[in-house]
Amino acid sequence: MKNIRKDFPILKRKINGKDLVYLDNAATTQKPFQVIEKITDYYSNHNANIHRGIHRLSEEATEEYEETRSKTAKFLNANTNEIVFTKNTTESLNLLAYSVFRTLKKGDEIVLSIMEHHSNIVPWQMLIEKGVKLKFTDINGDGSLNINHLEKLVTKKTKIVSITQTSNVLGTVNPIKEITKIAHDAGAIMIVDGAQSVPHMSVNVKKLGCDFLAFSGHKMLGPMGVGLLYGCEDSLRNITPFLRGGDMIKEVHQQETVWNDIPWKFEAGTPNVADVIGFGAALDYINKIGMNNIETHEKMLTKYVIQQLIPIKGLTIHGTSRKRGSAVSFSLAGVHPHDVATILDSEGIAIRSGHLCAQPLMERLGVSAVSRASFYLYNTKEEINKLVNCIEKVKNIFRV
Ligand code: 7TS
Repeated sequence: MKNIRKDFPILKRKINGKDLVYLDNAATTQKPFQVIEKITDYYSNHNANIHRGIHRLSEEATEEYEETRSKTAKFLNANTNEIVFTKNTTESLNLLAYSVFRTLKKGDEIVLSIMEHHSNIVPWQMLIEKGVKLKFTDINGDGSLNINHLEKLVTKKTKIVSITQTSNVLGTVNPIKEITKIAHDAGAIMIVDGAQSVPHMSVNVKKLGCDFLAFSGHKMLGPMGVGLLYGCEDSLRNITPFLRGGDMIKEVHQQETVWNDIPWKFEAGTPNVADVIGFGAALDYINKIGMNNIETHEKMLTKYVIQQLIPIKGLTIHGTSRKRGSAVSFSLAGVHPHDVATILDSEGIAIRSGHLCAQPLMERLGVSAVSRASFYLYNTKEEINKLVNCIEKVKNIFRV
């Protein structure tokens, strides 16, 4: 992981006269110059609409756009036609919720978990108007998923199980392979929210066996505006498109349309070509470093930060599951999380505070908000030392 930081121009920034310590990677990650330059190069030298022109620029743009699809497929061990480009994880999950809206009926059930991000709850609530029931799997005391509870909730009525692989609050990594088996044994579709897992660990969709996996490019060094949806071929063929218009069709007549093949039947209109190509550069960067090295580095940082935080009096870590990622949420007794974040910001340290788009989980934990530090490949132990020193400063200011 040596020499990585020089690739990220923003890490040279000063905030309030202090070196930036960026610990909000679960919200979005910073971008290496390789990604930034790729986007500039696209607009400077190749910009054209894709899939339409016979001209050279259009061919170049199409080729690079489709190459990113192949790279993404390889990254996940999927087939190229199993990768759909969307705007973000939220849109990928909405695509699925809108697509099954027609087929689900009164009495059907969807099983989620209490640790889901709002984007894996709110789209499914749309189905309630059709008489579909949403059921939420509980967690254990350490923030791991209560698998016994999940097994009880999943029945023949369950049509969809949609669960996050890694919690953005608790850090918990869920046993997706096991959950997929439970879902499939009941005849349900298995959807995985991979927003917090794919950037941080090797994810092999064929090994997991899931039907769908959604994630966001901006959380893994790519630009904002690129979401991904993996769907296994049969599952993608079986669902109807969510957005309709140009490019997603084979034939259009006055009263009917024949959809394009997968995956293009889900990509209506002009897509975000430049940023998809930028995401391709992010994948190249990650592949060059090696996902195993990223995982090892994050494990080291996570172990270190937890060791440093545990002795702090009045500090509670939310999520102590053995299998966890690098997002670490905590409460400091007697101090509002927004005050923690504000004081840290005055020292140049960026963390997130609030409900972290997981209000049902906040209710379950009995808190209204938390503070969260989350890490990526460019973070260092020295940055963790600064975080811990500054938390001590917060305690002194509030005399807690
Ligand atoms: N699912 C999970 C588990 C997430 O953590 C997030 C974003 C999303 C879905 C939505 O991703 P988007 O790219 O569509 O916005 N999580 C966070 C977060 O924890 N702080 O800011 C965004």
